[in-house]
Amino acid sequence: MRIAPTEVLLVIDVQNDFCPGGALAVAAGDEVLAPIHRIAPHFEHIVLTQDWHPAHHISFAASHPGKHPFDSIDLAYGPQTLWPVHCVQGTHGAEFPSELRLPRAELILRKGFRPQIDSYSAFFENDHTTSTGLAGYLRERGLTRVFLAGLAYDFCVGFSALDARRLGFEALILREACRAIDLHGSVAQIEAAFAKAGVAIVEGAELSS
Ligand code: VGL
Ligand code: ZN
Repeated sequence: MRIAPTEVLLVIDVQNDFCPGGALAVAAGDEVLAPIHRIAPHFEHIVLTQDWHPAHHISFAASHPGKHPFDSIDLAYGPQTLWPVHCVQGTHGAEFPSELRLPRAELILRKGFRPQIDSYSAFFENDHTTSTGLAGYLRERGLTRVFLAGLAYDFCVGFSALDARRLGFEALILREACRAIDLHGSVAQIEAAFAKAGVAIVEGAELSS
């Protein structure tokens, strides 16, 4: 696969808290590192996202007395899964793993910093209205084709890919460079949405050829 200057590798939320031992560990989350490092040299442009919550974020079960991680609640903007406290601003869990080596990354986009709104997508917060500014950044730079990798496949990677399509970007998921949470059928749900939205899934073998 040939990578053009209009293409960008978007590495979603590869952070200590989503890796084994972290507060919201994704099974084998650290296994995305090797494929990401193998793929990255093919890209001229790399952007990282960082889940970046204040201490008492609305997405934390601990912010809702009587609620537990992985419960769902209804907020003003719709249903919200409650998570263990994770990726708190300035903590070790919010940092990128020390093994992650992407020194050429051109932008680190932080999201989820508004106390009252979660943000799975790199483009819009969970109200599907509040913009992170990423679409404007990509457009101003002429980046039209977004390849996605990282954590978690069925949440932040998936919602970012769907929003990319909604905004008119091409969106391709590097499946081998993602790992899923898989909560209540979330993988099947997001894949059905990918098919409808025209999100492409690229398997490892295709990328290395
Ligand atoms: C994520 C749940 C909560 C993710 C972030 O990066 O997929 N999932 N915050
Ligand atoms: Zn989060």
